[in-house]
Amino acid sequence: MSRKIIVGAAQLGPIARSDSRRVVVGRLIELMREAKARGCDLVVYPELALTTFFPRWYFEAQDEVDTWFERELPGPDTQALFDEALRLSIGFYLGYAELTEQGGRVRHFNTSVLVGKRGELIGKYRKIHLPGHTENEAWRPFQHLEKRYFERGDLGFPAFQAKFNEHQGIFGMALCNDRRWPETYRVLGLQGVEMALIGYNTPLHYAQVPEHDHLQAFHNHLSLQAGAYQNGMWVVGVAKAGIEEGCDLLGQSCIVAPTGEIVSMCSTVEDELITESCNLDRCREIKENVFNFELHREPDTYRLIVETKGAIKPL
Ligand code: CDT
Repeated sequence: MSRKIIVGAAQLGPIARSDSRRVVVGRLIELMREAKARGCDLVVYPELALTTFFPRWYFEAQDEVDTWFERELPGPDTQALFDEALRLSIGFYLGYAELTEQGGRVRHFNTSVLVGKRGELIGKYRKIHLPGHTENEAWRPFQHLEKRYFERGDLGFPAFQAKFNEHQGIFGMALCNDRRWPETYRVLGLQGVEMALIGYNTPLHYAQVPEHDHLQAFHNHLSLQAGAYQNGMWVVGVAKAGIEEGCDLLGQSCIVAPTGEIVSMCSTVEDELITESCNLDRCREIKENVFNFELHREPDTYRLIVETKGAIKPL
């Protein structure tokens, strides 16, 4: 049996602070058209794909912060993307900053949506692992204020059954820093997810531990490949890349097979589309063998070890 879905990873090059949503949406549409021409059923964009990575700046006024957020999706500036996806009959994953009101309270999330080929919202995810810091730290060459501007996501890591062609599959989403955490993939894997979609914005410079700067590309692929293999799922990791407002962002967007192998990777730090025909049935090579959870996982034992604080003997 073969359940193939052709996926496009639509890496973006830098977005300038002054670029309007309309300009960016034009770039997204161009990549979407290329994806369709290359046979894609689904196209995956990066995290915060509509603007520059604004958490690199400290803004005093909340009004100014809020200008980076979408109050509705689709909205006046993003409707064209949804219209084009419907016209082309192609699904997409998009990361964006979400401003919403719940119970009279304004809330801010780092969010992604999965949209079906008929324009329907299949699912939403709100980023759980928010990296960086809360206060302005002037010693840094640039800020990483995700902890200030966003609340922790409140939707968990949901799994969605979806059909982007004649085949049905189970899809999950995550955003950037989530991809470094094994829990992200395991929570998705335990729900049977067959393909995880993950957008990212990763500076090459890590201010607290600059001696790790040269490891950014390695750690990116290490995390994506381990997550894919240990949970028997396809993983699509998509960057916003290149030198954005003086900040060097990692590229190397890639598509990883359930075996952990990278089967396609971007070779530029610009707008670039890579595509792959992903057979969701290949997940079974792993899920029914080395990582057959039902047969080999030992959750009761893990629980016992955590409860008894393991085998470490007190001094
Ligand atoms: N966007 C995002 O989550 N970036 C982080 C940078 C960590 S450094 C504060 C990442 O994990 O790639």
